[in-house]
Amino acid sequence: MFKINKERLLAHLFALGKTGLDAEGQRTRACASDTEKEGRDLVSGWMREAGLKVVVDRIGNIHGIWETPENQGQKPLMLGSHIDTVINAGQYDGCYGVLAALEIIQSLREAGAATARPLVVTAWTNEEGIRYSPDMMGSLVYAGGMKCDDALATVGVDGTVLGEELRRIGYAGTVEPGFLKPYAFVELHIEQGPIMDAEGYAIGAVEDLQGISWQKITIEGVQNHAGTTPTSYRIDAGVAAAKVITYMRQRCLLPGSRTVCTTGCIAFEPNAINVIPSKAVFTVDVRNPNEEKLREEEKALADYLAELEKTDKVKITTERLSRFEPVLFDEGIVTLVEKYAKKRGLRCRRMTSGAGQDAQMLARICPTAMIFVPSVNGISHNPREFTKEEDLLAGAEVFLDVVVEMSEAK
Ligand code: HGY
Ligand code: MN
Ligand code: MN
Repeated sequence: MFKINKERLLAHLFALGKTGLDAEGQRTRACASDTEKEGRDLVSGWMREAGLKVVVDRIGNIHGIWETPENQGQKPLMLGSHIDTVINAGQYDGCYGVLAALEIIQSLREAGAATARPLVVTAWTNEEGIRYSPDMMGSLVYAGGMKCDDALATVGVDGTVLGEELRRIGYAGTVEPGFLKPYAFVELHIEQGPIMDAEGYAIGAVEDLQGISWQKITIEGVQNHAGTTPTSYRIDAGVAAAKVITYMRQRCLLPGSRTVCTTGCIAFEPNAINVIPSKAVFTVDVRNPNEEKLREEEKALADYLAELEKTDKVKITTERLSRFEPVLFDEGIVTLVEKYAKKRGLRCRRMTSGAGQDAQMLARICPTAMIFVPSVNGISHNPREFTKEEDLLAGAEVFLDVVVEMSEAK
């Protein structure tokens, strides 16, 4: 019976959580930033300490590989998640999955286990997509969904170029993404939503993941005086943006709707208190587990924008930032998760991932599934993100059981 070193896993998790803190103590490790480099250096150092071969590929994915002379050449079981974060983030999102995977491989290696196939833990580049779009970029390139050179040429919201930033922080690898053909991929992750905590489930067997549509919308109006311009004369980009955001919220509140919509970024020009905005630039993140419905939402938004151009006399342009269809995970692995949760006496339910995940990209090239653990009060993408230690460890142990079976560890 294999075991993980619980103290080491928690120590790694909380140590990684201390990296990437800015002057205000906010945790932000944006892709290829100096703070993310801190995290990358720490995790790749731990991979080396664990005796893994560390390979960084051209898009900066960090792979910790454990293979033996007996299983060399077999398709590897790949595990992992991401260590980049959003702004002012929690310490569990992504990091927990990478470090639990590392802990499992390290413990199996230390126990002298023999596995039928190599084991790999990967920290995928740019899962969050807050600096460079699209999100889940490193795993998308790895799965062949985006050309590596196009990804490296991506210009960030701060005007930097991803490839140059990866070079600057020392993580521009030379190996072609996709160099390992996975036997399967399993990702352990916090739920980031309220369901498991509210309903008292310890394990989530994630069977699918909702579709995601990201757009940047630019609305141009006429800059004018805030005091002297009568309302009927105004061509107000700010009011038009507010109408779009409200319109999409109304659609999410329609009976039976499972759509969620978020405007996380917005900027006005010239952005002065007494000037009617000439321009509003904002993002719209729309998600739905059903592709048909997601397309309906995108069409409703496009139709509304066309209508607004007429009623508000503004000019509207849109830019596609990301678009991923819903994904079904591998039924065989999902049932394995349920089997081992039950064996350990843990309450388990099937889940849909509301968040985008690297697993949705790996599902394009191999059997893939995820394991969730509860997020207290469903808080995430927030420094108050929290998962109880017993839940962190229970999730890691079910993950260990699944890995032992899938790698035929003896
Ligand atoms: O946006 C997401 O769902 C993920 O956190 N990248
Ligand atoms: Mn994540
Ligand atoms: Mn996230």
